[in-house]
Amino acid sequence: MSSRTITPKRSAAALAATCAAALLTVTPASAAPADLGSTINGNAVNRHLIAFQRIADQNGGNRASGQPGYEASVDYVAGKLRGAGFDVTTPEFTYQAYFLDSFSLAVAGQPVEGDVLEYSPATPQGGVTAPLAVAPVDDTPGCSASDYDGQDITGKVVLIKRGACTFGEKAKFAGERGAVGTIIYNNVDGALNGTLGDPDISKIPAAGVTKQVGEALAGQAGAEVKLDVQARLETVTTRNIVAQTRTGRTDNVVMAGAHLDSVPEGPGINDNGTGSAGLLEAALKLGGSPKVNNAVRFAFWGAEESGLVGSTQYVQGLSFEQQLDIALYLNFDMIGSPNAGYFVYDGDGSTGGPTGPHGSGQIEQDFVAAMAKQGVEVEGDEFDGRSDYGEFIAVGIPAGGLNTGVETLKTEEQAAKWGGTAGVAFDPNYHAPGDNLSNVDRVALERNAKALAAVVDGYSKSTEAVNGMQTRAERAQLRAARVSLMAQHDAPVMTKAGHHNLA
Ligand code: DTR
Ligand code: ZN
Ligand code: ZN
Repeated sequence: MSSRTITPKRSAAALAATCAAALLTVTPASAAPADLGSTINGNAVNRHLIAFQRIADQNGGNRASGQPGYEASVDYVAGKLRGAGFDVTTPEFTYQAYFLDSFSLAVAGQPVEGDVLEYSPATPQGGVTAPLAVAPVDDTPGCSASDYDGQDITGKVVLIKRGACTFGEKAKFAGERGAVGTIIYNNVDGALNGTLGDPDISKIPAAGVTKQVGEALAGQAGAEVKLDVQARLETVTTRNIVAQTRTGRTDNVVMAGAHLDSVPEGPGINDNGTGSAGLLEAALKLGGSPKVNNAVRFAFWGAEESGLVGSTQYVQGLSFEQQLDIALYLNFDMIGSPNAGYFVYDGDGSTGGPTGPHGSGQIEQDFVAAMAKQGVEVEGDEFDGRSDYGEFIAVGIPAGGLNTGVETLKTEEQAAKWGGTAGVAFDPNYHAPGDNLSNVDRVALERNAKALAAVVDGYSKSTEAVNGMQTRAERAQLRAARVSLMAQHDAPVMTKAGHHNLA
């Protein structure tokens, strides 16, 4: 997205208002209420982060769904929302989670560095031991069972290069031809870190290794492989939090969400204590019974880190009419990255990614404006499907939101614009134990939390620019404008005799 820094300019009206306020000793009763964004204080947001860090510290170092740290986070957030007078529910849901107990890989008696692919079936205790076979390396390596025509991979562990189809498909086709395991190697630098995508796709265990390791193994066909995966699938029961104002129309609801769970590896303070804390503080400042035209529904999602489970089940559990009652959805996932960037979801597809549902471009503009008001130039971030807006846009609900960057490295240009360090990830502690209270950019957090609150506030008053839904006041204003336009221009004016005065 091409955007530029917009220096906040003070309008003549704003200056006049300031001068008038300086002369007055009391605020006139007709003064507009302060916008929600300006009521957000960074220290209040940070206090929620401190709570999340303490909760993690007291519960095994994480706040992952299904773990006690998540339940304690739910109690904290839901308790605050109830205290502020919201209508709060904590709907439960279940899903199948993959737990790895141990993993090891060795070739020709030498340990090999690698990782299990998520949802890999377990091996028998003690692992599988079998000779290494190498799948042909072409444009679609291991992407069909016929790749193994003329090669007997029965009872072997097959080495396959990444690319052209999913890891799940590669493992499935090798299994169909009788392989007892597979090792998939990267086609770019770095760890493979993959998933089979589905617990049922592959019958054989699957490991991932780097490109370098894979290329070395490709010369070792016939060597003895020992692959040991001890893992299990377990049904996890967890919950979302859904809190709605008791005021405003319920057929044009403004919805805003953040995932409350962390990964099991750490306390999840940036990911996503920050989004949760910003959203919670905005809700508390708004209150459960504000003067709004549209109801506001805040969601704190569970099991985002297990595949966007809480938000997906929530949306899928609504009827078409209930989905229609949601005017738009705003998402906040990682809004205090320690080497922060400033990203707004690209609703109009101008960065080359997918276009969001109709109205998403307007949401993008509203966030751009809310950040520009604070002197911050943003970049568009394409809807890559990696956070909880995914199911909302899948059913056509316009969406938007903010984030401060994930594992991508900050460029020189971005460092020049935003500060921070070029060549370093926006969040170097992403999904790691170091994602703690010491590794948050609190300036970025406060700015994002203010923009979050300002945009929620604006839509609670009107979503007309997004979806055309008018409030009573807007309809009255439009009618009045039409009447005065008719009077001013050459509209047919009735004569006393009941005939209009036009030829
Ligand atoms: N869903 C995040 C990581 C993530 C990946 N892409 C984006 C884009 C915008 C926000 C977040 C993300 C996680 O929870 O791990
Ligand atoms: Zn995450
Ligand atoms: Zn996240």
